Amino acid sequence: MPNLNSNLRVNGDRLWDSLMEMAKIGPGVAGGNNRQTLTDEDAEGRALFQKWCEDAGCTMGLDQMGNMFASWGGTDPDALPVYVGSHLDTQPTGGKYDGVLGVLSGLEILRSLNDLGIKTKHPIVVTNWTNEEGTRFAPAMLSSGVFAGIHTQDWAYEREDAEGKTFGDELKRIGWRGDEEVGARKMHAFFELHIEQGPILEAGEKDIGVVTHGQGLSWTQVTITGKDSHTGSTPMPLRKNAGLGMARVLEKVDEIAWSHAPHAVGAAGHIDVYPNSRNVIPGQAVFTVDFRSPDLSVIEDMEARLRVEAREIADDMGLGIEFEKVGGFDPVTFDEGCVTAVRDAAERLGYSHTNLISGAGHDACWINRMAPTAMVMCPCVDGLSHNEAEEISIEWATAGTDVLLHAVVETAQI
Ligand code: HGY
Ligand code: MN
Ligand code: MN
Ligand code: MN
Repeated sequence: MPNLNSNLRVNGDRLWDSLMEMAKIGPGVAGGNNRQTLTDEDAEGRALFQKWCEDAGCTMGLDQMGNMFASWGGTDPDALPVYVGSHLDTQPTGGKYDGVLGVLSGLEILRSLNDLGIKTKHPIVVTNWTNEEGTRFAPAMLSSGVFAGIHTQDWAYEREDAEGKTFGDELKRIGWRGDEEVGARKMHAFFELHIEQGPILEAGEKDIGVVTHGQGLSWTQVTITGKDSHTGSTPMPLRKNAGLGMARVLEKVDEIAWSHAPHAVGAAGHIDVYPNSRNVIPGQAVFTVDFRSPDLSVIEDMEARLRVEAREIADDMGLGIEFEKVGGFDPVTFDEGCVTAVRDAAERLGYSHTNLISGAGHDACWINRMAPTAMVMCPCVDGLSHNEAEEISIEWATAGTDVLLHAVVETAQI
């Protein structure tokens, strides 16, 4: 394979500059980012990404979920493109690299191929998937999910944020709703570079994670109903404390996850109590239980135990309880051929590497149903993510992007 040798590398400084430039849009309060999906900040980040892609000779496609597709080159116009990308939206207290590295590394590949005058047989398309985080509009990976036929577009458009605004209205308001039919595009393959968001690579002093699988995810929204009343004058035996009920259920969630240690995890990151007033016993508690495991039967067991044992807690306390499945996907096995292209790339480039199961969900988990897919991971400091202190090194970002370049070019063929 001409040119696919260890000299083929990206420009890490240019990649880093772009990451820092994008990080200026939607800054957080502690050095990270708050560029939530379909906000004005998201729109600003999209516009910058589009400008950079056009400067690199791409034409931008936009579908009805706001997914962005920057198309580049291809000596054989009939060859299906190789897609590469991730997401530009962030958590409210997100880092500068979660998702963004996956989009801007795709752009850096094109910039490097332009510098080297290399054209691939298959076109390459760099993608920004709308609303991967699922914080403002649940569930996560919403638009790659519509693209993969998991959700209908109408259902996705009706998703509401905490202020009652809908996904569809907000997409139109920021001016990023395209005309392209969602999911009509056909792919030769899809690759996504992402920070690990966990401690394994850094602890193992590995440059690259060769992601063979992604663990499955289950989101169950639980609503516990009691009776709001005065925290002072209501005698203890008469209280219907939904907040206390939630606390006992959250303890149970932790116990259920530990019962499947070490590979299962469980917690609730979204928690609301009503009326949330200092001197009112909560009459209602609403929270989302997030269970994950590489083993589907373990996820199903955790979901089933939650519904039985949380109901027992509520019954004992005279509280009402309702459950609603609001998100999830089965464990994912990525494509053998694409995974091998990633591993061979790391070998060829002399980067240390290890097989990895992704702890977080990614757009690649859905796109894996549409085309041969694989992920590349790089370490992050202390494995920390979904925290403004998320940090990586330019070396890690560059190594991950070098590997992505080789895997994409090998698949797109020179
Ligand atoms: O929830 C997830 O795993 C992803 O970061 N949205
Ligand atoms: Mn992400
Ligand atoms: Mn994330
Ligand atoms: Mn993700």
